Amino acid sequence: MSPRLTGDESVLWQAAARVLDANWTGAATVPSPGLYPHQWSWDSAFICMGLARHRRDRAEHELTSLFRGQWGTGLVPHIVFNTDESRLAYFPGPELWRSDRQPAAPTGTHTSGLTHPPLHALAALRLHECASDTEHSRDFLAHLYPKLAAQHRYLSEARDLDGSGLMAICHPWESGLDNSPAWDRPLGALQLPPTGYAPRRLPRNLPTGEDYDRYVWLVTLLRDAGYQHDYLREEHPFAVQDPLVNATYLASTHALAEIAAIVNADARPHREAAHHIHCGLLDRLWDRETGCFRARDLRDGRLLPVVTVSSFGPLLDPELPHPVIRNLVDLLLSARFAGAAGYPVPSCDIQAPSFDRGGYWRGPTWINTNWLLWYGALSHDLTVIADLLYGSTLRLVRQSGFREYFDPFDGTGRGSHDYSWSAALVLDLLG
Ligand code: 9WN
Repeated sequence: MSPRLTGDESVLWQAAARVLDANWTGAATVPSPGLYPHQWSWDSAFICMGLARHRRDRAEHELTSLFRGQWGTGLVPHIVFNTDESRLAYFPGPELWRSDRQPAAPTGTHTSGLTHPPLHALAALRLHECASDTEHSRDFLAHLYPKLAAQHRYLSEARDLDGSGLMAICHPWESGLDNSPAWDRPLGALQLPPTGYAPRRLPRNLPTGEDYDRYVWLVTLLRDAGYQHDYLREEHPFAVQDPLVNATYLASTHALAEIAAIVNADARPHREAAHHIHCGLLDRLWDRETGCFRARDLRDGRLLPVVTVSSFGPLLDPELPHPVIRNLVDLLLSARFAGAAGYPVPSCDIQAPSFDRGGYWRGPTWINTNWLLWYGALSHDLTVIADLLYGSTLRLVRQSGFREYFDPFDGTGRGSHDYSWSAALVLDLLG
């Protein structure tokens, strides 16, 4: 804990550390007690940022444990399952994915067959920046670097479907923003066979069973096609380029270049890849007419209509042009986002018909997206935005605890309690 903290801050710091301690399984951190009993990929990256300030040894284990689930193709799965019997209440469990039947999947570890926003190189670099023993830290980076490089190679080879440099997601779960209204149109266009795919009674109340039918059906298509890259490229009915996912990909590609330099590997291919992604974001996802980034549906070639928190993701791009930054700042501070929300940043445009203040990724404020935008704002010296996000994020957890998500108007906590990334990112914010 930093000696600079005030009394009030150190109380918050201790409370956040207690959440991470309680959610530690011995090898990794569950996102929350009970509700999410396995290891999730982008959760682990955020958790690593917090553990870096609390228990460096555990931060290393967290990443190592996640990469245990990496496939031979380089894919880092979005869930690595805990096989402990008592933990299998979560749906969908290993039986849906059948990773054990995939030659590329690791043996002895059950995983999903989807991926998640690739924040891991950024997390690993941040861990290195916090290290006191730099020699040990460099050794750890050297150990992790080939795995990170394989992860990025997979994304450029299997997920760049149009040569733009951008990665496509093939399922809403891959965005991390599961039921974002951005996905309503592509999900609505799916021609589902008339069978119920999801169990009628899910152990959780969100999203609805109808969405779940679509989610589960998309997984069965991928699974039955053996998660093959050609199938994904040419036939899979859900293929979207999302600005936040691609911004995390870009930030991690820059981090990977820095890691390569630290471990004496060749950083040039990563720098070239970063430039390609930067161009892809501006060429493919920047909507000049409305002055914001939007996701693109690759199956009909059109930009998706709803503006969500994802639109601000490209603030993570260190080379974002100034006029674009100005547009994003105006939109962020407008009545559609922070201007009307007492506790920014809502996950969806408040004025969109699909906005729902309690609806998971359809309106509530989340700590991880706030953290990403705070981090991006700092890198552009946008101190007003960075201070706004820093202050409102700490206000949220002081008022309501380390909840999963929050009402953007009055800060009421929703979803699970003691949510790991909410605690971890507070540790990072408090430094
Ligand atoms: C599906 C674990 C994950 C987060 C996602 C969040 C939610 C899973 C679910 O929980 O997704 O992967 O069961 O709804 O949307 O961002 O990584 O915390």
